[in-house]
Amino acid sequence: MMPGVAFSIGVLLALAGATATQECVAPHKLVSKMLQRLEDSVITEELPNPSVLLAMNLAGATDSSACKWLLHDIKEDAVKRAPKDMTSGQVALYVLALFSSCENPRHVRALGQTVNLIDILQQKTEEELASLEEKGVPKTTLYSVSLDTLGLCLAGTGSYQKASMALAKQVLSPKNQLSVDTRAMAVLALACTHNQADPSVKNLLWEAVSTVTNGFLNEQKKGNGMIGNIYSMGLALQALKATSKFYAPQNWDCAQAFSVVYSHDYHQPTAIAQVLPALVGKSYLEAASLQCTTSPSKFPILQPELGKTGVHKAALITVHYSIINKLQGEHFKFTTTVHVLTGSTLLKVLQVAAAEKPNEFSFQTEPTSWGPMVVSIHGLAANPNDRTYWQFLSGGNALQQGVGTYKPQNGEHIKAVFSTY
Ligand code: B12
Repeated sequence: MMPGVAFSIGVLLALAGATATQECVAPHKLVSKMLQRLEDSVITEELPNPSVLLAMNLAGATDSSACKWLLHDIKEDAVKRAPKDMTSGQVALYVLALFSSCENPRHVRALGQTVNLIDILQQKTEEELASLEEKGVPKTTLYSVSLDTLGLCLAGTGSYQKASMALAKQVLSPKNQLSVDTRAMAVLALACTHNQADPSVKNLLWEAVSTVTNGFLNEQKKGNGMIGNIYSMGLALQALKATSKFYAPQNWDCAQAFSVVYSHDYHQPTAIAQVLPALVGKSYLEAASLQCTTSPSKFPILQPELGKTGVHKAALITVHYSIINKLQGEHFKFTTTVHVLTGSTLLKVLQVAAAEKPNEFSFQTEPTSWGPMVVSIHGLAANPNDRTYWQFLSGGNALQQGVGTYKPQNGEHIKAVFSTY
């Protein structure tokens, strides 16, 4: 997609002497490593990833060639796909990414065409809200509705106040068991709206934000710093960083939460992109108020990481794999045992099972911002209209990673269960 990018000596000089002593801002070295991985992903990933552009801009790397290339691809993709083929949440992420590049999402120009992403976002948000009102669930997810609301709020237009009230009610409803990720994204959106809302709705928004953030602080205390899982930490940290007035007089022990993040070596671009803003003391709320100057970044992007030198042990492991549908149409359950090399991903297990028994274990994936998502197994396809998906479990617990990154252990039994969300 782009040639290798090296940062100038000037950048390195700009960094000289800089230290990361400020509490709850990550060490420069870690930020640089993450930026390097994001930059590499611009070259290697199949799809342009707006979360990556947003994170690089929030971390001040706007002037890098990777950002420029990514911005170029994102504009082209927006013009091609936004009107018809994107979900509301995808449009919202593109809006945030464009704002963070100091571009106007109302006039996105590429390939000789112009689109108004704010209009498209407004229209798609209305569809989400109509579904929420009629069916009690949005067209996609409350996570996406939160992104939509944040995008419209930062643009200062459209139905973000109405969307925020609906979101706040969902967040406060005891029947909803919303994930940490969804609550964190909702809090960012609601905090944005709270700053601009009519006095009549401020109380509801305040209550929702303070309930969620106080809940996060309690969860952090109980979990020794962990809020949700390691992949929800990025958004939870962003939410807590942006909302201190809502949980006062409680204080946030940010050092404890940061230490959990430091203990994990994030590799997936989207995972890094969600955590990096918090590590540089920023959140998605700041996407539309960046300076986008061409001054050098505080964080030099390091030289490309050396390829993994680890030697593959030729040892095989055994993995049991079941596919189960007790939800729709003709129910089925098939189990097989496969042998793969130590360190193989779950995707490899699925591929071996499908190669050995295609009539039972054939499957399909789609590329997404988190890697390959399994969308169909044994001819049974997930469908956003009836909110079905293939869920992966081990020992009764849902996996915290997808097939592209999860590495099963010897003897492990993985189940793919057709489920609803
Ligand atoms: C909503 C959601 C889902 C929904 C998506 C449905 C829908 N129509 O929107 C459902 C319930 C289907 C889902 C499923 C899974 N999810 Co999910 N999901 C999310 C969530 C909360 C928001 C994603 C989103 O809407 N982004 C905004 C839109 C605009 O961006 P997008 O790129 O278009 O989003 C698409 C992808 O994110 C994709 N997707 C969602 N989850 C996952 C997970 C994986 C591994 C992949 C490859 C793709 C994928 O579906 C989205 C809609 O099409 C994120 C939280 C987060 N922090 O990002 C977790 C998250 C991405 N999911 C996660 C996981 C682990 C899963 C599962 C593997 C769980 C399981 N044990 O089965 C499965 C995927 C299994 C498979 N079939 O391959 C993890 C991924 C962590 C990681 N390091 O890989 C996250 C970060 C949650 C967490 N904190 O643990 N998920």
